[in-house]
Amino acid sequence: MSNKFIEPSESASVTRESLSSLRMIQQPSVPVTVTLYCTDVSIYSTSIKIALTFKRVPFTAVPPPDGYGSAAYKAIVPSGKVPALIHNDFVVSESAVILEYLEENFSDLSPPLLFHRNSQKNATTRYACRIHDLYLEPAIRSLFPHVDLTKRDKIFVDSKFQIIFEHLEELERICDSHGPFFCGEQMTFADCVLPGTMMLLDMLMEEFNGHGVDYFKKFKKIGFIRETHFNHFAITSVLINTKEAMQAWLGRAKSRSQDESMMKPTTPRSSVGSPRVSSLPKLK
Ligand SMILES: N[C@@H](CCC(=O)N[C@@H](CS)C(=O)NCC(=O)O)C(=O)O
Repeated sequence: MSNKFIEPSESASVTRESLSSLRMIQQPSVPVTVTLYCTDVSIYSTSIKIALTFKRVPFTAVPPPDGYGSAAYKAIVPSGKVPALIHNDFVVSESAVILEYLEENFSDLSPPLLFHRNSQKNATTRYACRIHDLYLEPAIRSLFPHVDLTKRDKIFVDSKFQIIFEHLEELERICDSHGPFFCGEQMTFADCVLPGTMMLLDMLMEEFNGHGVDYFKKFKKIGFIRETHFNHFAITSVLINTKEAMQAWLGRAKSRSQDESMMKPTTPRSSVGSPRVSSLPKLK
């Protein structure tokens, strides 16, 4: 397996050292023209940060004023969602659109993230991103309310994990057998979009089942590709921030549920029911 475009970090995991390499990249020697509205726990923001870091585009990462969805933020980014990219006063929303915009505007310093001359690989890359955006991430997101032990519905959680594993099976089927990246020799959009979500999935599996996903047993090809990801400077340097923020969010969600369960009389499990989608917590 050739790691042509990988700049190995000192350790094969997400480390403090890799974070400092991100700080270096974020201190630009040319004027910054790119602003990324984002939050550290937003998986979609993570994918854009990976692409910007890979492309060595200097950018300023800022949280949305008053949080996403706020009137103040909607005055700048009408969709109210993160991530949003501002480039020379032009606002770009939706992570898939931002990735394509970056590809079209910032490909001079880095290899492209799409394989322009191989339409089958381009189609596989786009298909992997669609699986992620339409099915995998929403299924994972639906588990958030169940981190709270007082709201956990085991039947709901198990059914979602089944759906998640079906989508991982499809990703395993389509990814390149030789790697080192999802679609072969070259890093693509899929390698920007999947690492954050897979890390989050691992953390939730750990939370719900006491262990992460055993990729080498169930999804071997993805397991090898994840090793590439964990050795890639652009990916690890971003993931370390996301991981810290997610650990803090998980800790807060759990301690809230511990507080609530200490204050309330014990509720019989069967009467808890499945939380409605509208009760999804905002990951801020
Ligand atoms: N399809 C969007 C999804 C982004 C998204 O769901 N962002 C969440 C945070 S992770 C958000 O901004 N939610 C605010 C809202 O829905 O009002 C994308 O790919 O950028």
